[in-house]
Amino acid sequence: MNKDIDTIQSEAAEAINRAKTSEEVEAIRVRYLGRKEGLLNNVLKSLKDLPLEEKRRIGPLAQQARKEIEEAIDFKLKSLVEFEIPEEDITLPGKRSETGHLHPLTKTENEILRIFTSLNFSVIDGPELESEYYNFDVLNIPADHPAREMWDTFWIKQDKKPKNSKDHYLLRTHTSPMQVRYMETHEPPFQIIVPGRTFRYEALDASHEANFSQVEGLMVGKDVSFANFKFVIEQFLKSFFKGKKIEFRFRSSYFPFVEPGVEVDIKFKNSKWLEVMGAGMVHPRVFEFAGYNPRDWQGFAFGCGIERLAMIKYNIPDIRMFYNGDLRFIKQF
Ligand code: FA5
Repeated sequence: MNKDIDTIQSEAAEAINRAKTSEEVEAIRVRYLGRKEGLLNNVLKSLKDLPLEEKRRIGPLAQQARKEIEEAIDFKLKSLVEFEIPEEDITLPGKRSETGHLHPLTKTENEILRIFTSLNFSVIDGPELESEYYNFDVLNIPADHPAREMWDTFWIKQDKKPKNSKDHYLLRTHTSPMQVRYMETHEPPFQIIVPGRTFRYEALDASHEANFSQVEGLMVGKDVSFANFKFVIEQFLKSFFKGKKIEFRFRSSYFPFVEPGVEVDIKFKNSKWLEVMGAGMVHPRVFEFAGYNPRDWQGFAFGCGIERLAMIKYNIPDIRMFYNGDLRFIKQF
């Protein structure tokens, strides 16, 4: 009887080992452990004819064998589930994996940079975490100047009280701080553009974001004039809007760091004017802060909203669509 159990167990182990599919394993379960005709059950049934002592000895052995066969079957089934490869119909069309693409604002920024580099402007990068000194003071906006109200500012919480305005930090409210930063370390003549993110603590609406982007432009030389500014901007707008007919205007305006100052508006949906940039001739005080003699140099500067240009180019009615992460919008570009 011992021998029978051993034989059954080793036969079962071998069969389980050879099995290749879960159906085969199930058939082995029926053959060895099945209630009616299972080989091991037959042994157990035959115990009833044996003397008590034999029953006590053989019974646990048979139970042990049953347990081990069950375990081997379960183990085999698990490994088969992992490795069974479903049959694929290789004639079906493949699934196209989605590829990403550039965000409409990145596309717009790239296009702006392409046009200005073709006009011989160099692209310069600047810090988003800026000091009060570069964001305001050197732009002729001292601490008590009412024009500071034009830029609602995110100030940085600092553990130690700042020693001076160079040590007092904020998130830049515009890209203009790069004007003096660049001039401090470079000699004119030059022409640069500075793209980047800007931040304002302000009420949001269809044309105002708290986090938006600008492109700053600065051209300085011996006799750079307002006419040069008009020419460059007109070239830029023509190229940016390609064949699309647009109406734009220069409107006189005020910024403490330019004189004279203008704003440029473009006609948008419903024939409303949308302001896209502030600009003007660099103020002599700004040249002085940069260490230039204002009698020797003159130049123009402008700061242009990238979202606003994209809104007009692609007919986007609300600036908040760029940032709300709705893929139905993003996928259209
Ligand atoms: C400035 O930021 C000046 N630094 C521009 C400048 C540069 C003037 C150089 C003179 C010389 P303003 O706050 O108007 O100006 O912003 C310039 C442009 O940024 C606006 O015309 C608009 O296109 C965009 N802009 C301003 N605020 C927002 C906002 N909250 N959301 C989206 N775009 C904005």
